Amino acid sequence: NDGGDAGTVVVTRTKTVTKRPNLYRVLLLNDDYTPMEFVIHVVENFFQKNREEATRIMLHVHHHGVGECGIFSYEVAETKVTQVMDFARKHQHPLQCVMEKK
Ligand code: NFA
Repeated sequence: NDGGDAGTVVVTRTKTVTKRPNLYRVLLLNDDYTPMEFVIHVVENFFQKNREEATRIMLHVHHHGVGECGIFSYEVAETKVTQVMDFARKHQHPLQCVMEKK
């Protein structure tokens, strides 16, 4: 060998490192005053559910006290919560929307 790289073979092994994103459930909480139709509207418009799915989610919250509207990254979940809470307040309904780490 002459001290150069003649005859040298470099083998690079690439191992993929995957990082699961931290996910958060966005939940609606039941109350005695928010109209069912308003909750369906919220689920349809902020969580992109069709009327049938939105109705199913609203009734789940109504009967069980809490229900999931979707699972998102921290930033998106926080935005959903803020949007729903602002919309409920604007319409003077006590509807509560929260996020929890999955
Ligand atoms: N419980 C409310 C009612 O009977 C409806 C509701 C459902 C409110 C889901 C909040 C969340 N009008």
